[in-house]
Amino acid sequence: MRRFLFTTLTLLICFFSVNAQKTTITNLEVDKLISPLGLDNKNPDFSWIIKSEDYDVVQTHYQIFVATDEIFSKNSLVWDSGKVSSDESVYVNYLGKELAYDTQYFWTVKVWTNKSKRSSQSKVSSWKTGLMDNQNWKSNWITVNNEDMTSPKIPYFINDFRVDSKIISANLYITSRGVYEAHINGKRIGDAILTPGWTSYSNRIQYQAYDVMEMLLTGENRIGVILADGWYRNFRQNRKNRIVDYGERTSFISELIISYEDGRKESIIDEKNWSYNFGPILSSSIYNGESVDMNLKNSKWSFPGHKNKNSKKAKTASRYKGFIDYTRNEMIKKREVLSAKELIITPSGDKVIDFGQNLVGWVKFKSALPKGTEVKLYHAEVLDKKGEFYTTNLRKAEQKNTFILNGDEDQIYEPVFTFQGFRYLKIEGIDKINIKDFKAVAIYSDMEFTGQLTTSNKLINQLQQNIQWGQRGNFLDVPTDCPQRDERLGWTGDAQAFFNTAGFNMDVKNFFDKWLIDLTYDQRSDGAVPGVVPHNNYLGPNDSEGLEGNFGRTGWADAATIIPWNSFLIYGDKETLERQYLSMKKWIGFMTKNSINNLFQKRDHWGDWLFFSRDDDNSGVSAVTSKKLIAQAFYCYSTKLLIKAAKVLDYKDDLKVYSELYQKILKAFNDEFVTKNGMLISDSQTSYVLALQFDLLSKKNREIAVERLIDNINDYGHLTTGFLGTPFLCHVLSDNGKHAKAIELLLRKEYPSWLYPVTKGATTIWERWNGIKPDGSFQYPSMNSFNHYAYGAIGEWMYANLMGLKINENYPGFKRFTIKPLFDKNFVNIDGSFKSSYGKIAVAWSRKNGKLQLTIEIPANTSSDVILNKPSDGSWKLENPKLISKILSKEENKQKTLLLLGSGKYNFSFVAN
Ligand code: RAM
Repeated sequence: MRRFLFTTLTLLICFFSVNAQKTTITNLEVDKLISPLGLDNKNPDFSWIIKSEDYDVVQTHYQIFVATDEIFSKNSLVWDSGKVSSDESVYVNYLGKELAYDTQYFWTVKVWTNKSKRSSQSKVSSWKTGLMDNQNWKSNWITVNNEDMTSPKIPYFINDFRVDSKIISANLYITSRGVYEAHINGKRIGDAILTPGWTSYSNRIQYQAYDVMEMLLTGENRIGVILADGWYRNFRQNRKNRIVDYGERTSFISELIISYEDGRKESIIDEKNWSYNFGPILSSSIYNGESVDMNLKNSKWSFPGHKNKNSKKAKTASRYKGFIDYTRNEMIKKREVLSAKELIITPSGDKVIDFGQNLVGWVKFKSALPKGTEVKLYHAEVLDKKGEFYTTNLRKAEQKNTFILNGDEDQIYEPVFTFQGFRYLKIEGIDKINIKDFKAVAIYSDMEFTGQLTTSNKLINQLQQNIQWGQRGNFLDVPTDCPQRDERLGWTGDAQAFFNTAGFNMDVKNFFDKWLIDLTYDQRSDGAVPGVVPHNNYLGPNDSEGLEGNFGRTGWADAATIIPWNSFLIYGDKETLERQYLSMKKWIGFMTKNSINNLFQKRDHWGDWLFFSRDDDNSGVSAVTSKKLIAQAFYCYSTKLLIKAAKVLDYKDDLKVYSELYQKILKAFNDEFVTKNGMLISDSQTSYVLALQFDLLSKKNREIAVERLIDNINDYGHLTTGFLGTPFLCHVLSDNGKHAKAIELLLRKEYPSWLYPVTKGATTIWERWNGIKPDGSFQYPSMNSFNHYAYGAIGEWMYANLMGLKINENYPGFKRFTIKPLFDKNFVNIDGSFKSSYGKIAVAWSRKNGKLQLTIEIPANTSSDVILNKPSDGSWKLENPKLISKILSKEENKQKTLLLLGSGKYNFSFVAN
């Protein structure tokens, strides 16, 4: 056992000595969004970041002002919080007057800190409320007429209106059953893609708000809406006999609300005026791609006054029975454009472009070829062993875009309502290919990147890149399993396994808040949570137990408890817990109801999905873990999370009830699955990992479990865990003093391991440990995605151990956190940062000439416990005495030094032996 991961003789410390610095208040957010539009929360939350180069800065007071004008005149003030004594600078609840609909609110905050008597004031920021209430949707839903209802062609709707008086604001509110793109007067509105995104469509659809004031003209105006199936209809059209769609026809609803200078406010569009035409998009499907005839393009279609031939009157669609909700999350946008790397002619003569990166989005291109030329673009993630374009793993998803060119050399050809998962593009219809004409556009939800980690090990850096690219490609409004084959669904198990890593990489707070609301809607009344959210009957309706097969499965349904709790830890927003609490409780209720003698009985589970298994397993080397054991382990874990949530929310009665339940189910776990001598009935890595991670064993059995886990890893010589065990494997090792084993697993390059795919040229995380076998062949063609983030869950361990950043459960949202880097000898340097709600936390260390340089950056209004292991044979010394005054507290024992640091940037240097 290598307990001390770095050895030092002396600690030299240097630091920047800075005089009291100016404090600035930045990054103003309302409900974690920058100046959001259409926010219907009646009590939104305000967050700000305090920036200062001074040390140990803590907010002592704040004062928030909210008004309807930018100068905060008395009459327009709707809230003055008063000077509040508090160190809270994130999720401060609005407690002012009732907010009106379709209104812009300005806000600013004054902050006092322990370092100065004078306050610092932020700049003014704003947000706009939306329709606030479903009653404010006065229009009807609009659709094509009956004869066009089943046409694959994409309709372009238009509506003309006049603006004659002077206006002071114009906001468009719009959503659809299907996906839409809206235009006004010849221009596209906003830049979001595949709006309104995907929710539990039968229950809830989000609408979007756009400020269109600058787009309007005095006199004649025209609004246009293009409407396609998206996820709503024909999403799974290749899988007949499955009830997968939400409705038979697509439709949209819109309100354009104009406020005039004279005080009038009106919804301006006459819904009887809608008409439509078909345009260049002949068909569009998320899985199959788009077919476009650019000769049918009418660039004037949304210009006012332009006469469209053969236009038809639109029809009123049926009322929507669900709830039209406001948008809480960042919409999908174009995020990166990648150039082509290489043109490949495959052995069978296909022309294939390699973009060098497996990504999600589409290819845009230009071409000087004549009008009428048909160009077909096919998308694939990999080439096969022979170097041929490989699409078998896409199953029935065609991923094909077809364009009939219009001969216009400036024309950029790109699809609108589809996306593909690909690295390689096969082109048909162009003989001479200039790769400069082709660009790959990566699209994903517009979340901010928050985490960054680089090391001296190139393969680990590539792994980190792969994890982040996997997240990009699978975070398109919904956290999907994969983005390419005919699946692309919000698998709950994958999402919970990856959540913590996702939360380090990007600000996924709103993305998951939105998804959790859909989880709640899709949760069955008996508490069972589906395998995919939004639920769309992907799996057959019934399993052997007469329960819907897709519901209530261990490790998947537990997303209901795991994600809200982990979101609370990363972001510190109690409201997420409050909102999800009932859903959490219902899921525990389902397990309790389906228990006999406190053992969760449901039989159908996916278990430790895609664990290490051998083909011809005569000697039984496959690492099977009893699904019943896993089910009981998660039952305990989820119940514990519910108890923690009840504690935070101060639900005393529940705390008592569930603590009692917990004791019973924990005992049942031990009685049923732990043998007299401490072995688990499945002697597998995942068994021990779950039992240890969820803290299910007695102290004595813990020790036995750790040893058995190590033995097991040694026996195999590698990891054997699947989707449920993998996220915790290295954590369990590290938390039990087995860092060296964790590092050994991390750095292993042979199959199965995290780096094996990297050595095979992977640029994303694979679904299987052996997506491409050592001989270059593929196994299981029907389920072999090369962009499946679940195993990427190792990312969180890398942040927590290589960078050393750990959450402190008692101070959620990184108000106070722990820094405990590994200083592992296999690395020469590590550079990591994470942008928390309070600001950027950075940890970097490097090893040079026997010395370790460590830099730590702690944002204002937070503090950090820094734990530095010591060699057993000597203590280190703080050489720069000035630093002592910056250390809030210090404790030392034989093994470690514990420092509590306030905000600031600290440079340490240690002499390593
Ligand atoms: C597969 C999905 C997903 C997994 C389920 C059980 O089809 O791709 O990753 O969660 O099965």
